[in-house]
Amino acid sequence: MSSSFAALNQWVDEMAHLTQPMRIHWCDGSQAEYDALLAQMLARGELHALNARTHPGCTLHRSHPGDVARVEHLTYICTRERDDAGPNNPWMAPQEAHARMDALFAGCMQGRTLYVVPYCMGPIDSPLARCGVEITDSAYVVANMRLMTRMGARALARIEREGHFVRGLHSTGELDPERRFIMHFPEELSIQSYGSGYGGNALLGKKCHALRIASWQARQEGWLAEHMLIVGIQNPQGQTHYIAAAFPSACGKTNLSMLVPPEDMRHAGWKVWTVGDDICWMAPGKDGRLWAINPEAGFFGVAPGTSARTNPNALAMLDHDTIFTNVATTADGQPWWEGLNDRVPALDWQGRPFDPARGPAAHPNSRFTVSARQCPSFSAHAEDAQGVPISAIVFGGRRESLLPLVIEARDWAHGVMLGAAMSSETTAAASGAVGVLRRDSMAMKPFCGYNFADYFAHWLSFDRPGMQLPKIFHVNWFRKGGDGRFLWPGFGDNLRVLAWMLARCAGAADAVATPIGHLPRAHDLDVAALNLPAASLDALLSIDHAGWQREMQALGDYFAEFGARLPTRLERERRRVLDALEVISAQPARIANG
Ligand code: GTP
Ligand code: SPV
Ligand code: MN
Repeated sequence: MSSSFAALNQWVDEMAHLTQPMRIHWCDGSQAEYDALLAQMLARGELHALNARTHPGCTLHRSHPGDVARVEHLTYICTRERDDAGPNNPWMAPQEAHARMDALFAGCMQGRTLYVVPYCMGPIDSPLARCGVEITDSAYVVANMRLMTRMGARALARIEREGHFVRGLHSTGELDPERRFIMHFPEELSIQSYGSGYGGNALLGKKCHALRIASWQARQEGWLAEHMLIVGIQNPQGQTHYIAAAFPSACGKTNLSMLVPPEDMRHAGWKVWTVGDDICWMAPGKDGRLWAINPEAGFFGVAPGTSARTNPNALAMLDHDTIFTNVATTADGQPWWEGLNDRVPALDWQGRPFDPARGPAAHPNSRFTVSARQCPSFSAHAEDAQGVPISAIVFGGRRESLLPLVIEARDWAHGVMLGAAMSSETTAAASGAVGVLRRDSMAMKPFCGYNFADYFAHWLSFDRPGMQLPKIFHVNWFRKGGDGRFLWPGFGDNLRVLAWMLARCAGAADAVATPIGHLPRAHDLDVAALNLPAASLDALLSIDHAGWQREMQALGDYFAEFGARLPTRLERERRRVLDALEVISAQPARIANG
């Protein structure tokens, strides 16, 4: 097979000439093709079968132990002008990047199969969807792309019809961290990734295309490509409102998107519908609202911590037809990770007999890949071509102190400032130290394909006549008490905060105006059933003015990194908050927001 589209054939020929594969396989995306790929990988030992009785159709991949997460320091934005990539991205000149990548790719597929993977990000008939083609020498990548995207013949037909596509070239190479790069050429709409087989580094439709390249295109075309989940909240009156929420990697997007209401709210009639768990593309509709699609077709989720208590919807979809990566296994070949208490691990993620002295059994960034259709809470509107209308946008980080449970922005510009100010403790989703506080504007630090200053300006530009913009909020589920334990129960109970947000959108709930934004008081939230200590609620909902002054001053230093390119409007919003805090600090007592 090849394509009727000459430009595509020519590019595939060129890449084959460069990489010298043994054979070329054009993926049609069929079940038969998927089954054959899995069978080959099982035969070659690249996949391991799991217990076919408890987990039919499930397999386990153990990656190279040095290739278990995204590598941000090796992920470059290659624009002609360094400033177009911004201080938020590693940058390399396109010419230099191409020279390096050509050298790495030269002959790298000798003896291997080159797979041509046409894919569509978004419902295949959606005007918001965009297509790409990934060339890869990894069967594991092909199998994951089939679960994560609309892959194969229908995507190819759309590409042939439209006449353009994002070009992605990937090889696992030697899996040598010294010979590993993930390069993005937004001006050429192309991606080149060498030396890793891990998710975000290798499934090029995901972070590389749907965030880094798409964010660049979105700015030019007037839409937004964001690191956000999309969830539908159905209230007891039967109305469903959609929320898009940006949290950094491993900070709760999958969990929030599949939330199961706590018992009292379930009985009252609340329901939750999953549209997406990681990426959101939003564009203004004719009505001025933002309409959103999930460009993905599956979930590549964090396994550890997924349990019947925290995320029963996820657990229910993982007992068949799932690819697990770097989880542990039980003696009878079931997948296992920390948080599962109904069985015990026998082999760790590297396939060694489990020894707690060597650390956790499952890698902290072990993952599952599964089709979204297997999710019990998958929304009936998740594949609507026009998307779903967004009522509220939520930003949130992992912050053990200072940040209250929830803040409502006064208006769009204030909300953009709150998003730009986001910071979060790092997690195992990227290589490097865990638990270090870092700035992560809109959870897009690793994913924005251009200068954050221009990105903030793009966000601000939506505030214009004719728009019906969603309200913006900031949340923190991860506040800790003096004993080091989380103050907020999180997971299903997060619905209590979402319900308050939607009531605010409807003008049906109260809040207090503070220098940092509007905050609920304890009695504005439906938290009676939680029986939280009053001191915990007070800590979650009050403001440390001196701490916030320091936070806003540090934000000034961050904004200064962007120089004159930073929109003045954003700095004005920061000053406004700082001035209001200074007025209050000049007054005698700390005001508790009780
Ligand atoms: P990426 O796939 O890396 O983008 O991650 P994500 O944002 O989808 O994060 P995910 O939902 O997989 O959660 C990551 C970790 O955070 C898991 O260990 C969860 O158990 C934990 N977590 C999620 N939600 C909450 C919450 O509300 N409270 C607490 N304390 N932990 C949470
Ligand atoms: C993330 O790290 O934010 C993920 C996993 O969603 S990956 O696809 O590897 O980027
Ligand atoms: Mn993510």
